[in-house]
Amino acid sequence: MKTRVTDMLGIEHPIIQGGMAWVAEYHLAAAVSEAGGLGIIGAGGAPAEFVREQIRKVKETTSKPFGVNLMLMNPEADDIARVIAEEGVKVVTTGAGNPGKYLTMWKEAGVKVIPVVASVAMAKMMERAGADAVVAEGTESGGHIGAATTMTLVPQVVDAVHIPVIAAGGIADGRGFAAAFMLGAEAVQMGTRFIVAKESIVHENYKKKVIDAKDIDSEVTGMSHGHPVRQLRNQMTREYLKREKAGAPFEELEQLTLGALRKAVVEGDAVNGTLMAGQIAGLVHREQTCEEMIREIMEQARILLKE
Ligand code: TUI
Repeated sequence: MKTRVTDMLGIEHPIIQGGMAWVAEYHLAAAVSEAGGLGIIGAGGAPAEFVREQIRKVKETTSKPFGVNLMLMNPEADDIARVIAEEGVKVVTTGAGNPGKYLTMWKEAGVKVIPVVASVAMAKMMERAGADAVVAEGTESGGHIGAATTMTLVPQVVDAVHIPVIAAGGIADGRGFAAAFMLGAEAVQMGTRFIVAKESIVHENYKKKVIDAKDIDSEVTGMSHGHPVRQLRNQMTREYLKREKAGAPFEELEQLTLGALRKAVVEGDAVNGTLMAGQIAGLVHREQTCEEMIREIMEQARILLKE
């Protein structure tokens, strides 16, 4: 399926992998790219030199295009932005902030820039700043989220900008893909389904939680201090929400989540760890290779879209 996004990125299928912190390392990114999508290395909160190593490893594993996601709250964001330009990365997606100050450097280095946005205003600002496309990410997504739903955000962003729009949030199969295209998207970004990919290094306990999750099993923590994060309900979210409701200060709540994503992804602590996942986890039923996932989604979407 050809769109402006597949042409721009040189990929076969308009499916981009989410830049999930800890989850999106080089094995997953290479597998998504090998399957014809765009694999992404998620910098998350990692140091710049770790990101450089990941970039080099993905290049050794696949010759297909891949990208890097820069999470803008990373204390080493400036250094990572430079590593991206230095290592000849072709595509960057960004999250959790405004990447404006890096755009000139990236454009000069020939990097395609695709900010993740959660509002029309941010999408227009990014287009004016020279972004090549935007990911319009709805509140159904896992991790750090905005307020608008995918269903409402995507068509409004499509109407507001001329650059291609990639839909994210709540998409995990061919129906979600086709629906996003009906709203005007020219590609989708998926995270939650790829957590349970065979090539994903995520701990089995975390994968099982995603596979067992039902429609209403996610919670949003941190709403009161302006950092809403969607994750699967567990002891940690119960404790967090209890304290948040009681008016606990940001520092105390932050202490509770410090290192909790690593604990879930690496150690498999599904009780006290942060199990970031989107609302569509309820639709994710089994571990499959990235190739199987992408083939299945594209087959279903082609029928629905009569392509
Ligand atoms: O970035 C994400 N999702 C993420 S980042 C992340 S790492 C993390 N870990 C613990 C706590 C917090 C974060 C986990 N998930 N998605 C992209 C996204 N960007 N969603 C929303 C936004 C966003 C929000 C506000 C983008 C721009 C923005 O505007 C900021 C500004 O400066 O105007």
